[in-house]
Amino acid sequence: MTYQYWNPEYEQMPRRELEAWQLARLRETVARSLRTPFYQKRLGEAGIREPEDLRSLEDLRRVPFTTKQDLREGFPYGFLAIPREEVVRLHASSGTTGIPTTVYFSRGDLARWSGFVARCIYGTGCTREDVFQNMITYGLFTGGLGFHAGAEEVGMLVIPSGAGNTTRQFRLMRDFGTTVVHATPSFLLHVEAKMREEGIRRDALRLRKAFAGAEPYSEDTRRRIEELLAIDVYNSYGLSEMNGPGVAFECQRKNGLHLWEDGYIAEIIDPHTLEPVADGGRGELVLTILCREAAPILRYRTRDLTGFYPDPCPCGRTHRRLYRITGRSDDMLIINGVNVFPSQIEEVIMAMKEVGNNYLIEIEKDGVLDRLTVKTEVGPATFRDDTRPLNALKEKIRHTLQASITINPRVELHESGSLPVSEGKAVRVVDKRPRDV
Ligand code: DLL
Repeated sequence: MTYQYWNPEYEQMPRRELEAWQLARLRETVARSLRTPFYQKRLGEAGIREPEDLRSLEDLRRVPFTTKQDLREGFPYGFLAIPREEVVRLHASSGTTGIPTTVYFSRGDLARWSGFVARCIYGTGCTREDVFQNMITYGLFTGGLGFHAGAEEVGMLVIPSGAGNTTRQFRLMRDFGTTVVHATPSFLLHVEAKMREEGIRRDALRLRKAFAGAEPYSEDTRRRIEELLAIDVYNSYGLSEMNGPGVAFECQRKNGLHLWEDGYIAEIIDPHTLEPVADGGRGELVLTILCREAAPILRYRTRDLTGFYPDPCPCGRTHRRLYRITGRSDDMLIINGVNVFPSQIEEVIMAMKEVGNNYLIEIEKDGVLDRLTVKTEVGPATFRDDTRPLNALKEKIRHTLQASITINPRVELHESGSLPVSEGKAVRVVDKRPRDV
């Protein structure tokens, strides 16, 4: 396999040089942070009054963590480190719950960000020959404009289709010969189901790749999308607090997400003790952004659970690879005292060929106990007059789930297309239990 590098000098930078680069950028970032009232106070309390107080990368551990709550308290301009007039763009987190968190970009920040996204896209083998359809939400969400700018930088022809409206998406794909798409994995599954429904033949399209991210999904889901659409699917990780997409991305090996360490310093901590996890261990990812001057954020607790592959990637990049995100330190469900990650449930059901693309996890009270219901879609082949295959499938799902999560769930099977679909991030968990106040 021959590999493409967008910034070979940086992507293959020897580790020692990379670490020296990080320390220099970290000091610049700390210098800028000290201009914000928030960090002036926080860093001051930790005895950091000037950038030289950080003598090595290890000294970063003296810096207190920053949380989503901190960012909210600083809303709207509390984290600005440059004059307001030099800020040219803002983005906000998708905000499915609570107040959104906002981040700011200078002109230089936007250029650096699109450079990282271009690096991700080019590293999957895309070139200016490609036609790129960006089937993700534009607007405050970083996925739309973030990928748009990166793809233009690579020189691809960009179709800013946005999310939703599958019929129009198919028309655009056919009219312009789209070769690469970007979407959430749940929207890709929805697109595939619609294609079948509308009788669109796969060979009428020139599609060969998809970038999928912005929500967790399993390796089985990736494989399923790849097989159904006969394309390569690349995992894409990012979060608005750290610019958005372009933080970590899979290369052509499709085996772990290279985290761009010339733009970010990553740590893995135990979310309970907040201590660093030993090399190779899993825990919560903490990120410091080195490539943004307008709104620096130090040691941000992402809440995303992952870890680093112990070995370097054969692709030649020196930047370490993250494991697929398995969940968040704060989305864990506790059902009758048992801890369950939604991704565990997805893993079980998506591995079953008979199960359709959409599913929903519901938790409610049944008397004093919690009751878990897993609703999945099944294809028309299983939905016939004879209910025996349906009952057998239901029992198989129930049994396999129980073996995996140790809870006995109720299983409901629904006809394909009958569970609600969302065009953006899928809402997979509905927790109907009354909250303690
Ligand atoms: O979702 C940025 C993005 C856009 C990433 C497009 C990739 C593609 P937020 O809305 O701030 O930003 O949500 C960030 O989404 O902390 C993770 O919990 C989750 N997430 C993002 N990508 C992945 C992924 C964008 N590949 C939050 N796998 C993050 C698992 C992901 N979770």
